[in-house]
Formats: sequence, structure tokens, C-alpha cells
Amino acid sequence: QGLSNDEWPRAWHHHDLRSSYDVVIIGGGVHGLATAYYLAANHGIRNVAVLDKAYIGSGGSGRNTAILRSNYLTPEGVRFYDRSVTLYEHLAADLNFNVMFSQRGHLTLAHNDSSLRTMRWRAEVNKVQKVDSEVIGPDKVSELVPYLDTSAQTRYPILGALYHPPGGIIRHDAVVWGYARAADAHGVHIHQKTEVLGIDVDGGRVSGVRTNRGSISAPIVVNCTAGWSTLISDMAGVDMPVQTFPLQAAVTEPVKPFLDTVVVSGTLHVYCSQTDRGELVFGASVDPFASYSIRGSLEFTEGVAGHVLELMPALSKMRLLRQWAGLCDMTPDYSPIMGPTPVEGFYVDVGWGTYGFKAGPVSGEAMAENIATGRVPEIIAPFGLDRFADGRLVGEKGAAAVGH
Ligand code: PYC
Repeated sequence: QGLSNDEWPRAWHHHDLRSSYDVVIIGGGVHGLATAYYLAANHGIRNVAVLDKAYIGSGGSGRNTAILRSNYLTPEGVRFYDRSVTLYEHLAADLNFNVMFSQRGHLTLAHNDSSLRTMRWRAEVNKVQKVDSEVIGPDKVSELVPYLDTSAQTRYPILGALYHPPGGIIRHDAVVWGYARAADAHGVHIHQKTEVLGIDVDGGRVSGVRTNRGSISAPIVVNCTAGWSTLISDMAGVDMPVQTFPLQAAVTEPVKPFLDTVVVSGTLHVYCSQTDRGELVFGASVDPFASYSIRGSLEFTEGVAGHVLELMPALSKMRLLRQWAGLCDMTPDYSPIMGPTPVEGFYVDVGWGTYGFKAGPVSGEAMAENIATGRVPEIIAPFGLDRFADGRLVGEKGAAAVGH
């Protein structure tokens, strides 16, 4: 005899809102939940609240295309994302939750000489950081993905690719649920449907937040939001050099497994992978104008379908099932903004552009260390807010999955 729905043990619990916490984290996506988990697991800081105005994983963490990789362009970026891949490799065991990480390899196709040059550059930067990454020719590309049209007659012939064997895909919802369950087990309070309406700052120091369920006093408040990062930072009086753009994605009906690798084409503005359920997941670059809209558009569907068919004409009979959009907070250099701000006790982990989900574990680990020790860990030191005033930008545009 099975359990009825309300007899299953809850993976995380509902709590009354306390009037004070040691740390309040705004945003219940992978970044916020990972920060809470590592605060508790690595530093013993358990009087922590994670607030989300909707439900956990309802923002970028549930809307991305679940791709993990560390083949970035700058040494700072490669080091940072590689730590995330390592944490992801051990995440199922750490959280005792199957996150279904499939390291199936990641291909970024080059269709012209300038992209091939960027791929070579990235491969060399990657190798120096001991990241498995190399440029391969069309024959090897064809061996890895037989369904790709690698003939020379196409409009954008495939001249080669950056091949990154440790890259792959993961079950993004499972990552959110795994961190939530593990943080909850350490005593962290997860408050869904709890919207932050204001942040209190006294004499240059944060003192708490006001929510739709009441006020909380806290000496540390962390902005782990995507999409709303500028609005939340504004509440504390901190300006963010961020603009928000939608990024659309779509999924097909399931078919038998045939695509064992993640395939990205910057020139064709598309990336594609096959889930364990057999669906193909497609994504594109961000929409061409700033907006908070998360509606799908016909323009995206037509564009993505046309571009996928240029790469894999055999897919012409497949049907799209769903499309959706997430919000991407773009910074001027395409790198995130992490660490303390001019308001004491107010920290940010924002500006993730189109790379946020894959950085969840390393961001949580580093933000937790920063909060617990008061020192900015070396791995996130290049990503401080002050770099925009000092001109120390970390240009990652060349490593974006597709052109922006
Ligand atoms: O950077 O790998 C990436 C990516 C995939 C989808 C959006 N960004």
C-alpha cells in the first residue's frame, strides 16, 4: 500500500517568518539555495532565510537549457567555471540526490575563420588552466554527431569546433530541489511566496528587509536574484551596471536517443541537446531589446527552427512542444558581479547574463565563504562591483554560447 500525497515526507518545510535571521538571501534559485547550503554545511551558519517571491527555481534556474561547461575565454572565467563543474561532478553524492549530470561533451561549431581563431584562443587558455578543450576538424565533428550536415555545400559550412569533453547537461530542477532539501536539513528556512518590498539601510549598513509577510531584521542581506537584480539592489541604494533581456528556449516531442553531445553554433545563434527523456532542447541568443517579458515569440520559433534545420536537416518532421523565456541580467563585460557592495552587509551575486545556472555551486560556495569570513575569496575577486569604476573588466563575450 503506497503513501497518499500528503503522507510523503516533505523535502523542505514551511516555517513561520522569524523576526530576525543572521543572513537573509533574496532569490530561491540555485545561487540563493547553494549560498544557504554552503553557509550551513561549510561554516555552521544556519539561522538563514531564503526568500522567493514565487516558488523555488521559478526564475532562471528552472528556465535555462541545463548546459554545464568551463571552456571560457579568460583565465578568471575558466578557473571559476571549472570549480563549478568539479562541484557539479560531486553534487549527487554531496546532496544525496540524483542530479543526473551527463558529461556527454560540448561542441561549439566554427563556420568561419574568425570563429575558428576564437576557438583556438579559447582552447589554449583552457589548456593552460588544465581544462580539457581542443579544436577539432569536420571529420571528428561528424564522428561525434553524425546527424550534423558537415558537407561543404551548406550556407555556413562547419570548418571545425571547440570540443570540451567534460561539458554536458544536468537535470536543472533536481539541482534546485537537491540544494533546497539539503539546506532545509541543516535548518535553513526556505520562504516561498515571500516578496521583498524594501531593504532597510541605517548609516550605510543594511539592517533588514520588508516583505509581504512582515519585516525581518538581519545584519547580512544577499541579492541572489536574476531578472530583478537591479530592482532589488536599488532598494538598498546600490546601482548595478546591468540591463535585463529575455532569452527564449524551446523543447520538442521526445524521440529515440541520437544526439550524444551538446551542439552550439554561435554563427547560427542556436544550441541544442537531447534530454534523457529524448526531447531536444533548443536555445538562442537573448532577444534584441531589453525587457522583462517572459512570453515566447513566433520570431524566435521561426528563427530557431530554420537554424536547427541548417545544422541537422533530418529533424524537419519533429514537432516543438513548448517554448518559454527567462530573464538575463547582462553586464558590460559579460562577467558576473559578486561580493560586497558600498552598503555594509549588503552582498550581491548577480549579473549572470546567459551563464548563471552553470555557476550556481561555485557561486554559493564562494559567497558563503565571503559572508562567513568577511574576506573575498580569490576565485571571485576579479568579479567585484568596483571593477567597473577601476576599469578592470573581465571580457567574456567571446565565450558566450551564441553571439549577443
Ligand atoms: O553559456 O553554455 C552557455 C549557455 C547555454 C545556454 C545559454 N548559455
